[in-house]
Amino acid sequence: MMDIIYTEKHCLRNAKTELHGGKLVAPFEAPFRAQWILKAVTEVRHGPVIEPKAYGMETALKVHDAGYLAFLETAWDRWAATGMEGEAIPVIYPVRGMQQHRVPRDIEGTLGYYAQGAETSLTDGTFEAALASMECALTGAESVLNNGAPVFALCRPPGHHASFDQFGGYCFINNAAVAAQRFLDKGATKVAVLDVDFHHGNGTQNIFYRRGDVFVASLHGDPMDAFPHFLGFADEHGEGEGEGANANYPLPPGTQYAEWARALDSALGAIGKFGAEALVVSLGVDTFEKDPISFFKLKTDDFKRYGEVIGRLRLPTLFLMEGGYGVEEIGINVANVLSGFEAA
Ligand code: 5XA
Ligand code: ZN
Repeated sequence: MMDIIYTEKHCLRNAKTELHGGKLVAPFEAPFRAQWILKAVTEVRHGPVIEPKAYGMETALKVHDAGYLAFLETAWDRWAATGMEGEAIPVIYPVRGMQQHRVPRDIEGTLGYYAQGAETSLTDGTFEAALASMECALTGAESVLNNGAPVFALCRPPGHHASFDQFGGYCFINNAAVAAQRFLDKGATKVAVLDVDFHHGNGTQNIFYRRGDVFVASLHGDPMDAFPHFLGFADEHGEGEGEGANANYPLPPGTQYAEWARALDSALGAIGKFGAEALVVSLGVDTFEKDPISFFKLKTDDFKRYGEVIGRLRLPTLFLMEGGYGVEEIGINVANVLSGFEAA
């Protein structure tokens, strides 16, 4: 049995458009994902489903820029007020060599300033859903802190691409960063984030790169070949106080479980050496062989195997949902990670 933190408020994020393959398509990151995952974890796990508590922005403000959070809260109304008919898609960015760190007044400029890319449309309800997703993470962190037992926070929208001051990759508030910060604020001195999503957790890395209190390890598709392309290389180890507290494991197209699991062992060894007192797992199941936008080849049973490997760390652990798309197996794959963890 593992508590599951979930709220229907995630449905407030129901974008109609994603710029993909040169077309506006129905977004991969959609409400049905959370519903499929909830169905599977409740069927397999019989865990109680708990509504998140309400939280303010106090913890989020320690890992995100205040101007960015205010932007997220007001962006849709500002966009809608212009009379533009579609969803808010950023089209102009502060790019290499041609940027000044000034936030434009105009909403099109503001949108680009706070965006990483064009795939993630901002919509009515996005901020409210992102807030509820963060509250799932915080409620989960509090439960782990109080009881020591592992918890699964079924966060949606996901968070690991959200950086200090930019949204992207379907992420707005970095749930893993907020949860890690909460562990620290409540007495932990060292926390680890293990990101097993197919995509590099560039936002989480960005937030903690110069901090020595949070170790960030990420296993992911090599950014030379996979989104988010510009961060996530093996030579990124952290800077300043964060030197040595960041570890990336970029892996090639077609990676199967054996190779992936070797990287996991190495990441867990590094987390152990770091001396983490609590673990936040950014759990994406887009490493699955049938995922529509990824290129690893993990099979359904592999998720149980690696859940068990993570469980052997014996750390107070919070699982947070990140990616995983398109096929119903996302549900059983998540359930398998949690079952494996508990079997350890
Ligand atoms: O973990 N991140 C994702 O699954 C988002 C990937 C967006 C690719 N266009
Ligand atoms: Zn992903």
